[in-house]
Amino acid sequence: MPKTYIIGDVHGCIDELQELIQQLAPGAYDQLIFIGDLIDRGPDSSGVVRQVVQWSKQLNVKLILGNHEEKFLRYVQHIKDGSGFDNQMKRICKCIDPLILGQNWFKI
Ligand SMILES: [Mn+2]
Repeated sequence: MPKTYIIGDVHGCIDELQELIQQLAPGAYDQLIFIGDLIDRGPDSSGVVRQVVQWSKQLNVKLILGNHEEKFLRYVQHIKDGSGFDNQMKRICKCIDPLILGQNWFKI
């Protein structure tokens, strides 16, 4: 009978994840469901993502976005559309006249 394994909060812990999957030894009809937070905090987020992508080619893998993946995707979108904090600050700095700053603003 096929089994369903539900795994959450891997948080970049590649060694522990590989050990877990090795112990579970899922078969072709089993299902691995990752319920979010593959990334952040631990030592190797990109390694975890690469490993899960690799498993998804051989095994029945389903992925649910966690808040850490959502945060990362928001960051990527900010970089793409130039709406990130750094880009906003650059635009503000470009449009503020340094002379106005000198005359009308004061430091606190
Ligand atoms: Mn988490």
